[in-house]
Amino acid sequence: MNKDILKETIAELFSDHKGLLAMDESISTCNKRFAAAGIPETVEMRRKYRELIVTTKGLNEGIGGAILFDETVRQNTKDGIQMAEALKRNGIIPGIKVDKHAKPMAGFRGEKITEGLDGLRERLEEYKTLGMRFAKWRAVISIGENIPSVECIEANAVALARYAALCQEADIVPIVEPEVLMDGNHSIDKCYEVTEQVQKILFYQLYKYRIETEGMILKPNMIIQGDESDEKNSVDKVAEYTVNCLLASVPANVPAVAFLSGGQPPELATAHLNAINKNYKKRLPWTVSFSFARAIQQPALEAWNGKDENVEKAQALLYMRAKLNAIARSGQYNLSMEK
Ligand code: 5MM
Repeated sequence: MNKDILKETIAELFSDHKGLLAMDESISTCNKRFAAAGIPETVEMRRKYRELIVTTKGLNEGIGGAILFDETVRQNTKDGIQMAEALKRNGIIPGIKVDKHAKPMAGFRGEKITEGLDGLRERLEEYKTLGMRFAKWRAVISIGENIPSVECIEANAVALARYAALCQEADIVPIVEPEVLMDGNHSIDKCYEVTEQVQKILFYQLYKYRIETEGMILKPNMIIQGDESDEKNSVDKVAEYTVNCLLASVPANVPAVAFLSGGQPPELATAHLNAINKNYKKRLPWTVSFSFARAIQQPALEAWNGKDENVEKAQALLYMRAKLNAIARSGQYNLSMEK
């Protein structure tokens, strides 16, 4: 492991207030989003959609790195340029999702364990030759009756740690994503309690498995009530709970925290990121940025609707969300900018 390479990659990814774009939907997730928008669920439509994203002019003003899915890495733009190469030409570092999805955890009803460690060392070597400089692995933790179990949290934390070790061995920056899902009617307090527990167990396992915390990126959820909860929490309260939870559980030498959006409406995810950076500027030991999927892509996907004539409009919306999130990184965002 060359710690300097890892640190340089992280510094580049988040330079000039940039963040990450998660465009690594697996085939099933991408198809689900297409189906909801009435877009045909085909390989060619996925290719066209990804081409729309990677060729958006000026996207690098807000995005430093984009996380790709294996299918996309092997696809070209209509001009025959590999998607990762097109990203690079657009000033964006390509990265790759390497987990093989969260599967039901045997013996633990309602809980999932993320798979994908077998053969990972060899896959990382190949991805490196394809130009990938960072990777992502996502664990999902659900809140419900009597869950999450400590066993589910620990098993996922060990898998994240072993994935991160293999990435660092290959000088690829690991994004470590322990997502506590928003699904359910739980309170913001419950989300705080579970997320703190998950992150504390995660960092203990990262320590045990000898991960260099200075050479990784944490991709956590914000602290927010469940999507079926009646609770209303202000933007400032979400920011306060999120910052306190991170301060309680994340080592100060982790260089960057890049949030997932988790299904929050795009404007709200941006407002939360802004409040975190604006209200707590002096207390944050890490760069606090974004690694959104839906909160950046959703308006563009809907505007595109699978039609070539809508590409320009969709790209304008993608550019705008990326830019607004970069502004939120410096705490300068306000709602009037949405117009
Ligand atoms: C792009 O979505 C990713 C999910 O991929 P799967 O198809 O394997 O489920 C996901 O990991 C994503 O990167 C994060 O959850 C962030 O996305 P959101 O939409 O929460 O910002």
